[in-house]
Amino acid sequence: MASRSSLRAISARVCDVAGVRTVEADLRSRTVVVSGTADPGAVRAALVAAGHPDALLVPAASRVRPSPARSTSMTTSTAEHGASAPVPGDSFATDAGGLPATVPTAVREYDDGATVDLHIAPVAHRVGGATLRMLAYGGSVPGPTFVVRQGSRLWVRAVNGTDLETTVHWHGLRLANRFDGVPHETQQPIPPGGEFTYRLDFPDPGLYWYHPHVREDYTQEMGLYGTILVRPADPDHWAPVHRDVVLTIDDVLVEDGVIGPFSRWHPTHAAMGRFGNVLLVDGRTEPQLTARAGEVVRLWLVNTANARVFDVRLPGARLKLVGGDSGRVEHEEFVDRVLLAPSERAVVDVLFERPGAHVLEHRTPERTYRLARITVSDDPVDPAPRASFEVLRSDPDLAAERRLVQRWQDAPPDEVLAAVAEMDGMTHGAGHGAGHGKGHGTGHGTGHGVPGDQGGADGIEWEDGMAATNRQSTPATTRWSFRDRTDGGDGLPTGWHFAVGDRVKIRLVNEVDSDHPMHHPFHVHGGGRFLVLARDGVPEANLMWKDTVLLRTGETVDILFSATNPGRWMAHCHIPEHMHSGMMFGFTVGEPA
Ligand SMILES: [Cu+2]
Repeated sequence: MASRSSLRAISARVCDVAGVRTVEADLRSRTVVVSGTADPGAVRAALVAAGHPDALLVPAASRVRPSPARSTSMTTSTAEHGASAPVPGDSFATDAGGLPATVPTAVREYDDGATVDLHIAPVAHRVGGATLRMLAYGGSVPGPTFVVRQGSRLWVRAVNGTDLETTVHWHGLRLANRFDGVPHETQQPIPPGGEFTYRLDFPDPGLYWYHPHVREDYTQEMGLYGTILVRPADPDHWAPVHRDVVLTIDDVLVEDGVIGPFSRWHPTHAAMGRFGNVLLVDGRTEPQLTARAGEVVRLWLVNTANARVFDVRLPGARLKLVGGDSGRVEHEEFVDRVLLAPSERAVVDVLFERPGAHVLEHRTPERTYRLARITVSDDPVDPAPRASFEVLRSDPDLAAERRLVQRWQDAPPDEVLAAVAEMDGMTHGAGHGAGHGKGHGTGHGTGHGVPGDQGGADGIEWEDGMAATNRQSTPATTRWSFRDRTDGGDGLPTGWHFAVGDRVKIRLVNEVDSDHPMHHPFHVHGGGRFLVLARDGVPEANLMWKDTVLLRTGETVDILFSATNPGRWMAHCHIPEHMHSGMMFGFTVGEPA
C-alpha cells in the first residue's frame, strides 16, 4: 500500500461490496477500516482483488486510531465519516455444540507416491474438564502423524471444511515452491469448501510439521497442526532405540470454558503473541505415558505454541540430544534440558534407568509445569539399545561443514537484519528510561505499565507479563518488522535475491532499542536451510541444520543460509501475531548462476 493509486484501488473495490458504508485506508500501518454490515470474507476478497491481500482489515467499531505523529491516514469515500455500527459476527465461533468429538491422533506410515486425504473441520475437543470448539486436521488434535521415508514423495489432498480460507504450510520441508502453502504468493488460498493437492518431497530425515499460513494466530491456536516423521534412508543414521514417540508441545488460552475469543477481522495480542494458560502435550493436559526401565525411547519434540518457549526436562531419566530441526546434530551430547522456541524441533534419546513415576516438565526461572506423567515399569527389555545409548556419535557431514564454516565465522555478514517494534503511545528513548521504573511498579499483572521492560534476564519472555495491554494490541497499534541494516539503512528487506548453491551469512540483530524488545523465533521457508554460526560472537558449539532460530532479546545471531530450492520464499517470525503485524518478508532463490 504505497501510493494514492493503491488507495483508490482499494476504495473502489471495497466500496462495491454489499453492506460497506465507509472505507478508510492508512498507508503506514497497511490498515483498512470498514464500517457497515458487510461480510468480512467479501471485504477480504475485494482487498485481494485490489492487489492488497496483506492489508489489515479492521471494523470501524473496534478501530484503534494510530497516533497522530505516525498516521498518514487519508480518508476516502466516506459517506458517513466516523460511523461505527457494530459488524455482526465479529468473533469466530466458540460453541462446540453439535460438533463431532475428536478422534485419537493416528500415526500412519506411507509408501513412496501415496496419496492422503486431509480434511480440515471444526471439532469438539476435550481439554481438562472443558469441551472446546477447535479446528482439526483429520478429526484429531494434533492432526495425523505422517511417517515417511527420506527420498520418498507424498501427495496430500487438503479439503477445507472450515468457514475461513486456508492453506497448508509444510514447516521445514525443502519442497517445490508451489506447494509451500503461502497464500497469494505460492497459491491462492483454499476457500471454504475448496481443496488443494500438495506434493511433498522429503530430502532430509527428521521431524517436520504442518499448519495453516492464513490467520495462523487463530488457526494454529485452535488445533491445526500435525507432524511428519521422515525416517532416514540410512538405517544407521541414528543409533537403534526401542521405539519412537512424537510429542507435540503447545499451550492454549482457555477462558470461561471456551478458547479465548478471536476477532474475525485481525489478530489480537500483537505485542507479545498469545500465551496460553493450559499446557498441552499431543492436545491433552498431562497425558499419562508408559515406559520400561532400561528402555531407550527416541522423543521427537516440536513446539507448536504461538509464543511460548519451552524448557523441557525429564528428571530421573538420561537425555541425549541426537537431532535438531532437520536431521542429526554435529555431535551427540548428554543434556539435562532441551530449549524449544515456537516451531523448533529436537530429537532426544531418553534412557529410563529406574522404574517408578517420572514427570516431563517445562521449567521457567519462576516455576515448574508438568507436561506429562510417565510411569516406568520393571518389565524386561532388550538390552542392546542401552549399550549404544552410551556412545556419543558425530555426523561426518556436519564435521565437514565445521571445517568449511570456520572461514565464515570472521567474515563480515552479507545481510544484516534487525527485529524492530513500533507501538502507538511509545515515546522512543524516553519510553525505555521510564519503562524500567514504571514497568515494575504498575506494568506486571495489571498491564498498564510501559511495555519494554517485560523481558526476562535471559532474553526470553517466559510468560505474558502485560496481559491486558497485549490483549488489546493489534497489528494497527503494534507494527513489527525486520529492517534491512545491511548498509546501515532502515528499509524493509525487499531486494534479497540468491541463487541455488549460494551461501549467505545473515546477521540477525534483536534490537533492544525498540518499542517492545522480546524474543523472536526466526523462521525461513524451504528455499534452503541454515546453520547457526555464532550467538553474540560466540561460535556455536554444536552445528545442526535448522529452519528456525530463537533470537533472545538483545541477542545477535549469525546464521549461514544455504540456498537450495528456487522460488519466492518467506522468512518471518514464528510468533504468528508478530508475523501478521509485519514481521515477514519474501526473498528469491534463482536457478544456479
Ligand atoms: Cu516475533
